[in-house]
Amino acid sequence: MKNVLVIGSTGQIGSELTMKLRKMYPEGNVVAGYIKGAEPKGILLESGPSALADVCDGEQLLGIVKEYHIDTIYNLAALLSAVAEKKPQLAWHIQIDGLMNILEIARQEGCAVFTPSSIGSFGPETPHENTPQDTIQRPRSMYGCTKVATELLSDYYFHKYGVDTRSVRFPGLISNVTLPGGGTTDYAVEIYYAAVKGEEFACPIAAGTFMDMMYMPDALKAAVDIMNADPSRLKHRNSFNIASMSFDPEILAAKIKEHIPGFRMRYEVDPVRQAIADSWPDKMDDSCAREEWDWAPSFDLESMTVDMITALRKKLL
Ligand code: AKB
Repeated sequence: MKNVLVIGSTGQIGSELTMKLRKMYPEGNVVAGYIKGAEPKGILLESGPSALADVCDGEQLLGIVKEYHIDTIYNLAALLSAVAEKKPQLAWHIQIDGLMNILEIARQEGCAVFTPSSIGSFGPETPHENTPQDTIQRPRSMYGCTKVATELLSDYYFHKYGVDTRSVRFPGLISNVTLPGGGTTDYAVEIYYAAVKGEEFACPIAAGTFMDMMYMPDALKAAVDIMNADPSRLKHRNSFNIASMSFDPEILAAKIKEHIPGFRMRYEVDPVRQAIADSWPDKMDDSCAREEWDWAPSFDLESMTVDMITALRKKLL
């Protein structure tokens, strides 16, 4: 039994992770943390407790951890890669000053902490094909800098203080519930919305640009499974490569056309997003996650596409 605080519960991952955790544990044990302007609504609000939980306010977080006897924190507060390039100081403040607040509380109160890393933690010198678990990490984006620092700080708190920190490097995440905001991989979500609405899609990423992608149900499974994994098997902690599919915009558009033959796409490449995408892996090697905690994804491009189109037709039409 866990008492969980999800920080960033109304975001792309948080909105679905909170609901998944509330199905696993008594609903009252999973607190939906949010910031002003991004309050929970509907089922997320009604199905369990929620609390103002700004990562930049350590006292506020400590109050929630004490009040709800929290033992596990999912820290999902972040500015995604393209937005972080526009607001680098804010990205650092949220992602690193915020993380320090959480790690200190976790040290004092004995909480386990999950803070995701990303394919964004890699850079142009990283091997792009079958990117190894342990390799060169010299990202050129502010998002990437914060993700490398997140991995290092999380490992530091584990080795120095025994805080149970664990994490995965998420690929681009594709979901039909909450839209992502300001990421480099967002195109792979937006393309489905355009296709289902019958609109032409202007793709900001060039043909031939391969990136790891993952369907949200697999990402949620990873976030839960890594926190429930047997610690004696973990040789790594922060963070594990996890992978399920890799494609470029041409392959994705062709797959969508198999299901929506009239779908059309043109290119309007965004130089900021393209530069970031070019520096990221084409495809990660996730064998350590498979060996150390039995990671295995369930969805491939075909099954994800069928599920996305079915869900979006219900939602949008
Ligand atoms: C982004 O594109 O910034 C994120 C990520 C891959 O971490 N989706």
